[in-house]
Amino acid sequence: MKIGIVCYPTFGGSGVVATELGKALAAQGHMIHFITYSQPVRLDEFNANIVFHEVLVSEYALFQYEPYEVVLTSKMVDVAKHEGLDLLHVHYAIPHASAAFMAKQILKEEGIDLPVITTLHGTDITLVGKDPSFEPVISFSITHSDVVTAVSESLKADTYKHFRTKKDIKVIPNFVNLEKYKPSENGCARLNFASKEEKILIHISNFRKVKRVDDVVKIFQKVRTKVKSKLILVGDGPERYATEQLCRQLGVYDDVRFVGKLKNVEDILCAADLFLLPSEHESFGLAALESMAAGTPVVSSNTGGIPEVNIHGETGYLANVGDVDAMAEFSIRILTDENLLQQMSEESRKRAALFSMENILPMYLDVYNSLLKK
Ligand code: GMT
Repeated sequence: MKIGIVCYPTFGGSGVVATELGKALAAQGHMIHFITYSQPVRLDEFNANIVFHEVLVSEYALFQYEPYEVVLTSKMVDVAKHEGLDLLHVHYAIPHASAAFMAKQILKEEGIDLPVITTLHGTDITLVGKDPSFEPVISFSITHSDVVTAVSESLKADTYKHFRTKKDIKVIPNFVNLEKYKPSENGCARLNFASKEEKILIHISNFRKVKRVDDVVKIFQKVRTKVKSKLILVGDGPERYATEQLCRQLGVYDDVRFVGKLKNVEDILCAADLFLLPSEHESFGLAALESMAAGTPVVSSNTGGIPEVNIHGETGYLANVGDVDAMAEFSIRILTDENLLQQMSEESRKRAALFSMENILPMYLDVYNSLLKK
């Protein structure tokens, strides 16, 4: 198949899922065309079955805002026509789903039928998308996509709650590469960051308000009163500075390492003992899944799709959003009981295996094949 994939090229979960999906499809012999404004971060090596098409918006004095969606639409049309795409798979509704609708209409005029699959990822529905300034366009684009998928049952329910659409939504969860994310024998030598007696807690995100990184620091402050430990914060974003300040205020800064945006988080996850994900909203929690695949249990909030991934009492624990006391208590429980830690680590790996690339990829292929048969 010749498949067009439209996504955000950044470190965000939707871009990661789209890129890993494209790479996995390319490995099976499909020809993949990524259409986005810069090279996706996880697309960093030559692959004969992958082409990257850059959406380049030029500046013009008249524009206060550059019309990205118009240029993206034109690029979709161009790639579909000249590369002979069989279908277009857009990740994240805004503005990809509406641009795809427009591209489809333009192509129809030229006698080309381009099936469009829209995958909803999270904040496009639960945060940004439900804003009244986006809602009519998103409702329309969801209804008029050929197939819509969502990454969790919770996100599917949220879509029906916030948008005026009766479109059937198929749930296809996030997936993980079990070869890449796996437990390591020596805990990656604890990264030369923590001693053998110390535990390592980790959090990975884009440091947006929705991630509640301040709660991560508050939980850590409580944990370290009972457990010798260090905290690794991976990623960067708007809350980074406030988080650094909070670490200093709470007197934990010296035991926290900000490592910034990392391309290969698997190199660091294998050293961690516990992953913290106290998000306000989370449609799935790809970072938690990757951590579980590396054998690291998760203490998280019980919001959105997280309970579909992290199982309370098995792969970690869940608590209400903002309940840092409970999350700290659960963390201490896991980190002070080697048997429990070991057991939860094994359960985490086992559960992550349900979301392996091998299990999830055929779900997308089924969707593609059903569209091509029509
Ligand atoms: O987590 C983010 O803020 C990034 C965001 C994105 O769209 O790039 O991630 C969303 O999509 C991921 C992949 O499907 C999900 O695993 C994340 O849970 C989801 N984030 C939120 O719902 C906040």
